[in-house]
Amino acid sequence: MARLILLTGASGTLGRLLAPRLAARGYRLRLSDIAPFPDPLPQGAEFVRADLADEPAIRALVEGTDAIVHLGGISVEKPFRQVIDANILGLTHLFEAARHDRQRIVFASSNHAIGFHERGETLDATDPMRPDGYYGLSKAYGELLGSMMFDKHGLESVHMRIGSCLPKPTEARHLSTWLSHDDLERLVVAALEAEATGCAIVWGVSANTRSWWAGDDAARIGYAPQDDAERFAPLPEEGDAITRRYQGGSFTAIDYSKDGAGQ
Ligand code: NAI
Ligand code: 15L
Repeated sequence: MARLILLTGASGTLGRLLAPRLAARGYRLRLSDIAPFPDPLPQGAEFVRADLADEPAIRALVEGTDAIVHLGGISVEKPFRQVIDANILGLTHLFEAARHDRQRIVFASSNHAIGFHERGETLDATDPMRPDGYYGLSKAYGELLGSMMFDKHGLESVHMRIGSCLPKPTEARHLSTWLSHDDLERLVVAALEAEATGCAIVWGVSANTRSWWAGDDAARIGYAPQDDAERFAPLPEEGDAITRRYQGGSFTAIDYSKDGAGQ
């Protein structure tokens, strides 16, 4: 019998992209989101509407599944109360629900967990996180939660620090941060299929010539990206001086009020 994968955030941009691709690979899918699934259900898929903030609902959602791809939640910078409900509470409910049967969680973390590193730096996944807002902070929490859950309970997780997952790059920053749709699929499948992952951190990027990111667990889980944003170069720079200075781009400039801005 094919494995049953819970895909949260199924009604969002990346969920709608991945659902038919995972179904085509033979996985059975339990799709879930707070919003209805707008497309025809892929072969062998069911849809369960649930709010990540609703703990009993998330426990029921996880029951009987073999692994989880967690894309659900707030996906941009928002006031912290909104971020807390979906991303902090929601993620904790999910990990707690998976503790008993130890379903591996493949978590959509984000480059905004490290967004305040400058663009000139090349980072290892072990470099200090420098979240660029409450959204990035919630992703940093997710990665630390995964670490604690593995050390304390043996619950495995793969944290995909996704850059910019788009059909194609549209601005200069994306030449470093782009994750092609095909590479996203490769990464998720590698994370699901790897024999053992422990708590792994993998940059969610294509093999970009101008990448800022190295030193992660990609090889260990068998992720080998195939695309490179370089074929779209050159692309225009976007935004103000703060946006252009930091890896997190425009998210770093939101509500930025440091004295001597940019120092
Ligand atoms: P999206 O915003 O299109 O999809 C997120 C989905 O989560 C939405 O369908 C929304 O209804 C659902 N959701 C929000 N609050 C919820 C709640 N309380 N309960 C249940 N469902 C809830 O985001 P997108 O672009 O598809 O991204 C998917 C994931 O990947 C997100 O976690 C995002 O943070 C992460 N990511 C995406 C990147 C990208 O380039 N698209 C880059 C880095 C990370
Ligand atoms: C993210 O984390 C967001 O979910 C996505 O909408 C993009 O803004 C992306 O980062 C990015 O940094 O390009």
